[in-house]
Amino acid sequence: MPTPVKLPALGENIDSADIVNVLVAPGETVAKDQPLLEVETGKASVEIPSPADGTVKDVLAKAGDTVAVGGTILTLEGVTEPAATAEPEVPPDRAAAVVDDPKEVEQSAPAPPPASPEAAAPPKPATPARLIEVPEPGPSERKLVPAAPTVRRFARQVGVEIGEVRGSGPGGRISIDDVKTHAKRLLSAPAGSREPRKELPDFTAWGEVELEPMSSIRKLTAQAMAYSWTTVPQVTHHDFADVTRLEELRKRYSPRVEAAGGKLTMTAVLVRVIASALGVFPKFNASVDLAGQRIIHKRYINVGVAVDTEHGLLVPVIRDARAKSISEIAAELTTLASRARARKLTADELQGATFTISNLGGIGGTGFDPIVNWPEAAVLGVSRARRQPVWDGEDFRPRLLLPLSLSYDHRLIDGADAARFLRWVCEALEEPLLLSLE
Ligand code: CAO
Repeated sequence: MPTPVKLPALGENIDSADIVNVLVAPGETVAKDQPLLEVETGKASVEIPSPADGTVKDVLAKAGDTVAVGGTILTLEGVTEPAATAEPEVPPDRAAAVVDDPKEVEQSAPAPPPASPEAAAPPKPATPARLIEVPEPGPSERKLVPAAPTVRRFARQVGVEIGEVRGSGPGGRISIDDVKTHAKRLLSAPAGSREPRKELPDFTAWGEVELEPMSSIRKLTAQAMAYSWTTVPQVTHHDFADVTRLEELRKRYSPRVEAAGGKLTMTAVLVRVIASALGVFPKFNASVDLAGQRIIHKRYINVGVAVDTEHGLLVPVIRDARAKSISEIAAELTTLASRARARKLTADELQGATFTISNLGGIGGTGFDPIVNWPEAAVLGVSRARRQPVWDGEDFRPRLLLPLSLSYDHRLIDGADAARFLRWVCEALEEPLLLSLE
């Protein structure tokens, strides 16, 4: 009487699996634990081992089928072990399912009925052995891909999505060498320029299109932004600074600063205030070195300022900003911004920032979340100051409020640090005397 081999429970909330590969054929002798099939669930790729020694009689499942947990996948003949009548257990070295709740697995993988003295013993806890984490496959890995389980396992180990590898074998079969070649190509490509996971649609299907090559600034910006976005877990904290009084002072002292060769704008004031804040909160002037498991504190304060040019975004750097007066910073910023727009900045003038300010207030907007300029720890976004009614305890008064948004590297900086940092900046803008007390 052939023994049915059933699809075992594969983890929490998994009630079926797709058959990717059938690894045995009728008439084949198999040993206990030998892989019979490779299946995929929404979470991972799993090999189903044979529950006993025997000979394959019928294979009921074929590649592409979806089989319910508990459904018969094949039958074995010549089985002596009673355990084979139950669902095979997925051993730790083959299980690839990511299981979060051990209790769930115990419930979903009941022990076989006791039929021998050993089996009558309390069921051994199968769950800890299944807690093996592997990266979840991306959508492309879920399609049928011609690759042996060993090749798939190797791809998972090196973090390559098997569905993205081009196979050089017959019928596009993927070898370990193909996976290595793919991995090398990914590593040698600059961050942000890696192949997109999804292909763009053919936009001409809906109308005329025009192709424009990316400029070098656009390419660098794309790479830097993609790298930061995918590397830095970032959060943005928002606040308002009441700059009513500061604006009056700015207007009053503008002619004096203009005589010194600069333009006294909000950005110039902010560079000076931020430089002081970085002195008070040194974490915001640091960088995370994950490889070395350490934090790098910089003993210099250089503030980068995002400048909008017709060629794209450039970020020249005001060095040692804490040691400079607002007039000096205003003059330097005026020169750097015009050099940026004329594409005359040197590489040196674009390097070494420890923090960046991006002021879009001259253009408009109520708020935005800037992206941290890696490897810096934080960036300040500035939007357009607006006069708004503010309750002063007795009445609503018209006040000029400047919206500020601080994005920060959450690996290094906590939310409370960010709230304190930005409050300090707001108070310094509201009460400039604070700067001289610092
Ligand atoms: N709220 C209200 N008004 C503001 C303001 C703000 N936050 N920021 C600037 N302004 C005003 C200025 O006071 C000035 O007004 P006046 O001419 O009446 O004095 C006007 O807007 C233009 O300012 P500016 O741009 O000449 O000077 P700035 O020092 O404030 O800004 C710079 C300099 C280089 C930051 C700016 O020109 C710029 O390029 N901003 C864009 C930055 C950017 O693209 N960021 C996005 C990066 S991510 O893609």
